[in-house]
Amino acid sequence: MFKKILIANRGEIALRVQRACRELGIATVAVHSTADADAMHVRLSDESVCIGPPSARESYLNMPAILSAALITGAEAIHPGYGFLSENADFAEMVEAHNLVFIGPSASHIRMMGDKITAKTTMLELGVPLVPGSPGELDTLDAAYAIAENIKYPVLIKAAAGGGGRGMKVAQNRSELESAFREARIEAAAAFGNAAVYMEKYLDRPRHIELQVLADSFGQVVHFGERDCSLQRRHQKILEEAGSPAITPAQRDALGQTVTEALQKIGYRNAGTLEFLYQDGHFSFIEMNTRLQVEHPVSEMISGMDLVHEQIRIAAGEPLGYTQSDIHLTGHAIECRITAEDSETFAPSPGLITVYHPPGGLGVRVDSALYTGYRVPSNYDSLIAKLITHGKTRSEAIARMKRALREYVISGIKTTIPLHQRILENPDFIAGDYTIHWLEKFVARSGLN
Ligand code: MV4
Repeated sequence: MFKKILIANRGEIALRVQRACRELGIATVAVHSTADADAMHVRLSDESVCIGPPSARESYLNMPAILSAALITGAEAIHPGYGFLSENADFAEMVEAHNLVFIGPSASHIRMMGDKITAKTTMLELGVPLVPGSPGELDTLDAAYAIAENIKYPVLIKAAAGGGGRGMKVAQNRSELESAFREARIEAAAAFGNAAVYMEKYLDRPRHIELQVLADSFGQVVHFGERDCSLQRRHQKILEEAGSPAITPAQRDALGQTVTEALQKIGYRNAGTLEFLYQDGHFSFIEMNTRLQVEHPVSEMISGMDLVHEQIRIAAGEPLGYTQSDIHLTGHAIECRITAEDSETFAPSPGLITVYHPPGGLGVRVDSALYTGYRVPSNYDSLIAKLITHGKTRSEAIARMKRALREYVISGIKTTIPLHQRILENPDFIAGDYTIHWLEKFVARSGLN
């Protein structure tokens, strides 16, 4: 096992990884920008290194600075958290080139899944269900017309290097296809330096369901069931749950078996998440994320497993030591992402936290790096806390979330706690009856948007 790990991230996830290291008896190195000198992840780590100015490009994305920090402190491995360098194959390669361990998949698997066309082609060959679409890159408008006639309109043009919703264009009919194709290519080239696009049939009211997996270096692959991440606004997830209110245990087992067999065949290693759209009883793979995700705690709550602990053990070359039949998913978990934003307008609200009092009690988990007197900087993502509740049933998890949100005191800035309180009172939410479009309509109905 490693003796010292550098955590190349900030905020709640840096603390989350640090907690796992502490429990494993591993020393931690924090890195931080000048804006984060007083951050909780710096205060609680064994050592810390300032890696640059506030701008993420010059600090948390600064590969030479992070590698130097690891070499100077004698860290043996780097955990990238989520965002920043977590899905950067070049960084993973550089880490390994310096005889350090990247706590994540191989650079080649990161690269494979980073190209959405390669990811889909790979999954197709492995028998994972996909949305009907182009077999690979769409290189001409004529090819686009031919495929669209075959799969029927509406269709969606997506960027191969995209993901997370960037660079997508819908064509409702033949007359819209030319501009969708042309604009998608121009946007893809500008945003990603790669004009390659592909086509899918457009699903008009899907749920966004993702499957959490772990794989060791010896071909053992397990899954932890699904998360329903349909409640999102502008591609930012707001509230997630495990399991999905729409999925039966038989569907979960079947999808889990397909996916774990597929990842075993390609020799995937460490944590991963396969994203699916679910509509009319059918799952369609769209993308794979090769990192730990923000919402991983809901899977931990229903499985009782520490996924970061497992990521570190896998990276250290240990076998999982258990199989799918040892994983028991019990009860239901919900995560509310609390951001430093106005709960109606979503205007950013950074600033000084004057009072901080987190909730507690049975089945309540708070992943946050806030403290009284902390100043939320304006330079980074607005996520300040994840409130997670677990219950024997979904209704128990909801009741627990409502009472935990009432207990939570975050004064001095605006937060999205009131938004979560409104969602949790809504009959559609309570019934589990929602798609990826539900939250935006809910916000439009009830707020200033
Ligand atoms: C789709 C889709 C409908 N049909 N693909 C957006 C982000 C990227 N991960 C995939 N996305 C979508 N792909 C087909 N064939 C609708 C979306 C989509 C979406 C997906 C997941 C979560 C939120 C979303 C919001 C808008 C659109």
